[in-house]
Amino acid sequence: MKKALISGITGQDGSYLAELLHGKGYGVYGIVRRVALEDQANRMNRLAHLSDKIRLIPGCLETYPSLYKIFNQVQPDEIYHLAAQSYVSYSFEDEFSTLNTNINGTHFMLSAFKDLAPSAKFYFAASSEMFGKVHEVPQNESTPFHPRSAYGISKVAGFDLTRNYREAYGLFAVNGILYNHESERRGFEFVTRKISSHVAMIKYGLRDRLELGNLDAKRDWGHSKDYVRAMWMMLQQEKPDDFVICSEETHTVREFCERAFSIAGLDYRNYVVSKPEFYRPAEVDILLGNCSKAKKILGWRPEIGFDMLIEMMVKSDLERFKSK
Ligand code: F7E
Repeated sequence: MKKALISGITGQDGSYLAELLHGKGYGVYGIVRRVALEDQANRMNRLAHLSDKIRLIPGCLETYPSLYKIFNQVQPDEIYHLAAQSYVSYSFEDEFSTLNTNINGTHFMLSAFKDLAPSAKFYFAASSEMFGKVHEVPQNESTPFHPRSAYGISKVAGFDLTRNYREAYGLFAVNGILYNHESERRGFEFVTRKISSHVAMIKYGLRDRLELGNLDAKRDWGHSKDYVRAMWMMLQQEKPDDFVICSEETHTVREFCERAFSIAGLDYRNYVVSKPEFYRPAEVDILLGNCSKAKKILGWRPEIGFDMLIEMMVKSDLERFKSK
């Protein structure tokens, strides 16, 4: 039985990836902070349905010895490094912890991989935020990076570390440059879930408006379930390589609002207000990817488009808030 080790398993992508790999017959191991293990009801709700099918190991990405023990114990065949401080807005409030956690965490993971499981395959969750102030539209694997936040900078560092471990030590280490991907399991701080949850709360009279920041920002949005499949496909290749994964469509936050509210029979213009406090000091104005390389080499294609994504998220939140 192949063994997969996932950091960030309690998050949106981690939970979908754990499901996918378990379904493929892998032994799935997740690195989880001890505080999360002690607060399962709140911090592990995305994994509740998988709890007897996967193994969770307490560990901390901020120290090498903790990872050393875990790699020694698990001896993984595939490593998916998803853990990060992933909320871009927060990275402006605390640049230092974002850089420390994201860069050191990736470095320690790579180092443990090199020292203890060098014949395994390693996936790093890079991000379209690396393109930041974009040099071209659409972006592909050759587009230069120009990050606009500590989060984006930390992902560029992780990308370079991963590529360097591949080139310097001959390891199978790849970067997935994933564009925004959402789902019914998305955290409430991200704009799509903030919108879908507010649509439901407004519909049931629990809220009367939704305060957002920049409604004109454009993003290339897909569904997390499609994107974790791409992660796995990257590790099934003969040769390690980096891939852009995206929907090849871009939409404004305003369009997302318009469609989400209309599913509940509401007009977003009556409820959405734009507030300066939700603007970022430096915004990424437009992201639009070109994933022809992934289509050609991996044979990957997204199955859930923009409209279906919004419908799934809004319907799920309408159900969730019905009885509140
Ligand atoms: O913002 C605008 C905001 O926080 C999307 C992460 O997974 O994808 C995600 O990063 C856009 C931005 O995601 C609000 O200014 C307006 O332009 O949902 P978000 P993100 O920053 O694009 C990338 C690929 C990652 O790697 C990240 O980890 O929406 N926006 N008003 C708002 N955003 C938020 N959160 N809240 C608002 O009220």
